[in-house]
Amino acid sequence: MTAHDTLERAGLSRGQFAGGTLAVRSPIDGSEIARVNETSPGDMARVIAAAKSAFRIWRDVPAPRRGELVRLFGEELRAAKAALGAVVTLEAGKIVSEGLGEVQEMIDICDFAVGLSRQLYGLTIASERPGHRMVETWQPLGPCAVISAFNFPVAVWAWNAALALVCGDPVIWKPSEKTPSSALAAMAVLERALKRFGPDAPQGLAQIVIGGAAIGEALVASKDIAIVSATGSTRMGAVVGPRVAERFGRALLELGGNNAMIVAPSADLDMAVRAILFSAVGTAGQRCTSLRRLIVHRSIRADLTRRLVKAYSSLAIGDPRDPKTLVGPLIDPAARERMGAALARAEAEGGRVHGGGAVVTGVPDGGAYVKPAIVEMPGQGGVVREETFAPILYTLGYDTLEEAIGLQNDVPQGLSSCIFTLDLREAETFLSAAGSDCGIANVNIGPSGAEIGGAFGGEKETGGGRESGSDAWKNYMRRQTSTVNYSASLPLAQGVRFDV
Ligand code: UN1
Repeated sequence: MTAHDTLERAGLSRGQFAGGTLAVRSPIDGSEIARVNETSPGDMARVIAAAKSAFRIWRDVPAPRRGELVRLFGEELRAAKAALGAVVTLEAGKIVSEGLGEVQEMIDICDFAVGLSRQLYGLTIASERPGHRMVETWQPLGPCAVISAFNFPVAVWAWNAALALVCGDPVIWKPSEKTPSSALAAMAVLERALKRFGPDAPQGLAQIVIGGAAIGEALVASKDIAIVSATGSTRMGAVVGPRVAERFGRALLELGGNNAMIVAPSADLDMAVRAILFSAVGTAGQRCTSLRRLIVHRSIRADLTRRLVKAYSSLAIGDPRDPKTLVGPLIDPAARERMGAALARAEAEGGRVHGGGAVVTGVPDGGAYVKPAIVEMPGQGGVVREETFAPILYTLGYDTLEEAIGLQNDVPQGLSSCIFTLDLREAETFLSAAGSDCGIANVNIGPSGAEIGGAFGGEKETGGGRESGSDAWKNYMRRQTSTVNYSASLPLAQGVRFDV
């Protein structure tokens, strides 16, 4: 199937992928697969105004009815799963199963959001005054901008969009410039749901803007964008966060991770090896949640390293469309260069590198294929503290659990973490207040591949935001506290007297 067939099968028209100004390359072989139209920065005022008008209508549509739109979106996603997954594979280089998994994640969040549309609960609070009732109501917040990254080219938007839509907020999506076709294909799915939903959905309810920094800047700077949900590098978040705060907007940041696994002496090593492989080399190490640091008890370090080096040597690396492939290409040659540079630095910092290197045979020409690497590090300095979006796994040794947790926490990022142990005391200590400082802390599961039911995000340089499940929906709404006086007198709170 040609690239254009793949795009057409996902519902894109020629006009959407041919003749535009933004050239899109497939990481599979570096070939140009599309030329997409860019939004001109001059159009942003119109786009934002459309979202603002849509908000005035959508906020009055009852939430369960808003949920119906998301239910239809979920239905359309089920029908489009294979076609959309194939675009993700073509454009982001994910293996088939992970491309499909990404669409499944979208379906899951739709199901979650539909249920939520009847559960946007507030509290009733006991008032200290007689004849008074105090309640809180969650109200729609306003237009929501979603800035997403190449590595989850469709799912991250869906996490935000499904919740924002049931919460009453229009959505403007700025996808990564590296993956605009996946975004257009996902929008085409939502368009079908909107058509079936009918006229209750206003124009401008869900929009997409494609382009570079100027487009994102317009969203970040506009007072009419109530919430900016941005996923990407810590560098990007350090620009977006303060800009949004400056205008007292709400920012939901999901930034870099430097995720670790502690492997304790009691761990089930067979299971640990499988978990390490999926989380360290899956998605070619390009998830925010990818495993980057392995903190191993010294008594089992040599054994585990040996097993891993062996498992790494037989990994199927290659064309992600081949069902046997486990490791597809990196997103582009620059990513491969960054991996090489990180490995060189690790070596200079005393690391012992197993695997790595850019020469991989039997893969399509033109793609940035790499061999995943394991690097035994003497300590946690320099390069280990940074997130390199590539399959590099640094290993560190430890003697006491306290030391292991100290190492786990002693990095700038705080997204995901885990421990492999069969010892209850160790597991619970890791999950305690003195344990992992991350937004996600797992036991006997790797750090990646989170389900949508939980809140997703992390602390420190990861940005503090929470998306997806649990009560992350509250980000997209404003809380209104109301006290109603149904008595015939006017008592003041705190017993204050103000008799006139
Ligand atoms: C990301 O890498 O930006 O937990 C998100 C996971 C996925 C989401 C990752 N559910 O790996």
